[in-house]
Amino acid sequence: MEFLNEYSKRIKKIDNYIENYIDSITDTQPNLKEAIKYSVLNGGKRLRSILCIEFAKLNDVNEDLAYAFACAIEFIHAYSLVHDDLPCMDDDDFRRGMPSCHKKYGEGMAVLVGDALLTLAFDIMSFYSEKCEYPKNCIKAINFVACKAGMCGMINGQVIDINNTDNKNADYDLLLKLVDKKTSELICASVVTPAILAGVDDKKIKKFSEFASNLGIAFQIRDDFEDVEQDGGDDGSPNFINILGQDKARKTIVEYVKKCDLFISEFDNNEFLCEFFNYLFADFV
Ligand code: GRG
Repeated sequence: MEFLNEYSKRIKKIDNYIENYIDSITDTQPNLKEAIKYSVLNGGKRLRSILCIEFAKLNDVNEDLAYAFACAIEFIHAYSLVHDDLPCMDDDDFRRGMPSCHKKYGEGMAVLVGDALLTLAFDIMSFYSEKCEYPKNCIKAINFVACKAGMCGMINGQVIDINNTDNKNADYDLLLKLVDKKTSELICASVVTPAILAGVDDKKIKKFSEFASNLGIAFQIRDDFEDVEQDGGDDGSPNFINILGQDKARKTIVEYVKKCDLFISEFDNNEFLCEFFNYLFADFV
């Protein structure tokens, strides 16, 4: 398999679904639509949507339904980045190598773009669920996404982050809790919602969740290294490098990627996912 070719095909297909859904909404201001597209479609690794699609394949979920949930999670991810870049949060002028949403369209518009993207996520999931054979599974999956994105999930993680900016006594346990919420919860939504849609039992859901949590940690350490490379990385928040140091952080990434590989190896047709992880963590393992 030519991995990069396959990867770009998958990104294109997800982006087509995203663009078609946004374009299907016509009764809206053109500049809002432009800013929404700018924030979702300009780059990004599509980690969460790809996980959702690949786990939907492993669980035999209907393709349109799988793409609806994958797009929804990508919308939630994009909204979180737009809001996180605002001056009242991380105050970042650039995102994905381009001016961040508020730099290009203004702060008011960036708040509204985030609001619209979060709403759009629930719009697309409920729209496709109406056509689904198993509506109870769909309602359960939508509720799962809401929990993972909301006040006990990703938002909770962002608040733990804000509460601990410049906390010199932050320790490893606090860091794990922060990452578990801020990063792993949305990854968990990507991995577990296909299993919920397929109606798998709670024991399996627990295993999928553990995998997501391990992947979240590995992915966050990777992101911490990227931040160090890009801008020195010390914004006052606890991270793996300022708590563990670079050497231990590298060892930790290897440890968690191994756990992820072991989980994936249990499935047939896992080739793309194995190569995707090799690609993401190539600098570390
Ligand atoms: C709701 C404001 C708000 C924030 C939620 C997502 C988030 C918390 C903050 C953004 C900053 C951050 C470092 C989050 C951790 C998750 C993470 C590594 C995000 C970057 O994800 P990638 O690398 O981004 O998948 P691309 O651009 O590839 O889609």
